[in-house]
Amino acid sequence: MEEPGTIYFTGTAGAGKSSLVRAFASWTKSAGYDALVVNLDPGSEEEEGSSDVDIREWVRLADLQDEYGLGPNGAQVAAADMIALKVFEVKQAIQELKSDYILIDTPGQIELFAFREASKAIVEALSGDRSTLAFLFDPALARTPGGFVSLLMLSATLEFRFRLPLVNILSKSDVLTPEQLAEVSGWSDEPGRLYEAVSRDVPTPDVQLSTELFRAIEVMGPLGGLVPTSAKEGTGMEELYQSFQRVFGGGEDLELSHAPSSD
Ligand SMILES: Nc1nc2c(ncn2[C@@H]2O[C@H](COP(=O)(O)OP(=O)(O)OP(=O)(O)O)[C@@H](O)[C@H]2O)c(=O)[nH]1
Ligand SMILES: [Mg+2]
Repeated sequence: MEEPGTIYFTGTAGAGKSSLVRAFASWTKSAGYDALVVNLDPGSEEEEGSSDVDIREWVRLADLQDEYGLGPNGAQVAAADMIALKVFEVKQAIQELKSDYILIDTPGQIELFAFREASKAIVEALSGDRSTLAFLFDPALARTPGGFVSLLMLSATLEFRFRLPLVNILSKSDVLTPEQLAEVSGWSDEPGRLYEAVSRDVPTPDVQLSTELFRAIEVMGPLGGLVPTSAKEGTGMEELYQSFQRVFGGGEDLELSHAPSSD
């Protein structure tokens, strides 16, 4: 059996990770594949049973707060490290369930996921050859040029930290007007448009900074393929699937060969 594809859904707090994981899992299943949902967020408020493997079975934010008298932030930090101690249990549970795709919902606090060494250990332990990060651009930020650039930087940081391929996704695309959507897509397709928008948006004397920053963005390569999705409306799922397939090197697997035939 081919190694499963493992996808880590990451993004700023409230970007729509948990919703997208579930919407994508349901699309993937309807297309005839198996998909496992793994919750790695110890503070998740998703219903019990909405994931196939749930870190809350071993580490729970509320319990840590009670047991050790920690505040919400202290508990988050402690939890981030404790998850790493349970990674083999998580891995075993995933392997027992066997699946084509493993969709991992990561903690809401992105700085904990991005910057704790424990997260690196988790990602290393759970990733095989077919693994990728998925980074969600929340339209609340992505719709302004400054916010868009900040998200690009964060996305690049994750790629740099984890040394995995990365697919950029625009989440909650239903909240944007068609004009806004076209504008944001334009920024991801043509860096020149982004630069122009940034210069307009931030008319400060700090032109130097934005010029240098922009150069770095250009060097990072084409940003093309910010995939617009809406978990609410279930749109963009096939495009997302195709992006992952391209990353996994099975670019031609687009005919949904496992899909139940219509006759
Ligand atoms: N309009 C719209 N709202 C969405 C969509 N996806 C998520 N939301 C809303 O955005 C909020 C956050 O969604 P979550 O899926 O919990 O986001 P998250 O990134 O998992 O959040 P944390 O884990 O708390 O960081 C919720 O109120 C969702 O209902 C979408 O596609 N469209
Ligand atoms: Mg969540």
